[in-house]
Amino acid sequence: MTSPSKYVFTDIHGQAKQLETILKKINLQSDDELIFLGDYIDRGPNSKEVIDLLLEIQSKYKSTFLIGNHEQMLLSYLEGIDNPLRNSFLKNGGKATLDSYRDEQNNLKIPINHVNFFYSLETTHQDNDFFYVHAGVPNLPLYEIANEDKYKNDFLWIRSPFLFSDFIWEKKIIHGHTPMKTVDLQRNRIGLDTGACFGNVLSCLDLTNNVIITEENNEELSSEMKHHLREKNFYSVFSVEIGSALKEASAGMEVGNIRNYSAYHIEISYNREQASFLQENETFDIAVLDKENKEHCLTMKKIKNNPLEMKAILKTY
Ligand SMILES: [Mn+2]
Repeated sequence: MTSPSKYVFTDIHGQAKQLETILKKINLQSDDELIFLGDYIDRGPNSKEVIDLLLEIQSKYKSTFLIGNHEQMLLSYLEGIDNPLRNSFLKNGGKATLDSYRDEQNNLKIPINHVNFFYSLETTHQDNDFFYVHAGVPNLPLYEIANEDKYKNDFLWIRSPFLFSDFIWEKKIIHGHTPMKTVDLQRNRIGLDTGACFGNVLSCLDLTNNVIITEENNEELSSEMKHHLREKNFYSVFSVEIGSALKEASAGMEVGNIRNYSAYHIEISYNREQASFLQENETFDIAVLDKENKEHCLTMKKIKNNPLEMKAILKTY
């Protein structure tokens, strides 16, 4: 028995054939898991067929379906609300979606299970290692934003501020929305949209076996990329080695663990890659998060590996 695989897909955009080809290639087992990051519809020719395939997957496998900006536009359109989203639906490939739902008499017929599917989509998802979202996230720690509706616009639409951000979130972000030539594996995020609806390939990330699967080929990640994918960005100060200096500096401050931050007001994390090379007095970045005042969130502050200096900085929060 092999262990179950976890597959991530995004931005299928009506390309049912590409999705079908990849699904055939990966030969799903009953305990495999699939995560879809939204934009199932629009632009490509077979949106309805894509949703049929996803519903079939949903009935057979452990699966998560996130909402993309195109599903959001479709829902606005269907609800008939006169807002900018509704108006942009048809301009952004929505006509192809509606056409895929027309019968021979040209009547628009969207099955109720499809409508329910669109309404059931989740906004974000996370597991132990990764945070999944359609477009991206703002420069704020995930524990503050994950379930906050006010960031939905960013989750579904964000581009450059996120794509060029050097913010290090608690988990790597896996996202779609902005097409790239190849899967975009960065230190803090993985962009999986490879522009299937623009004549390029659809990419599926097999997180269990570290393989990028397209309808054309399977490409195992290089060992460097695998390391990149798995490296943990954040460690609480108490869990790791750097820092006797930091530990000493924060003594009595009850620095918490980032995943378990119940009672306290300040949290310090740092990047392990930097920490393992750190010399005494060397400058490095830490994230200082003030939990009592959620608006006041400082990130990636320059700090010297020196207890006195650390203490002075920490005291100001
Ligand atoms: Mn999108």
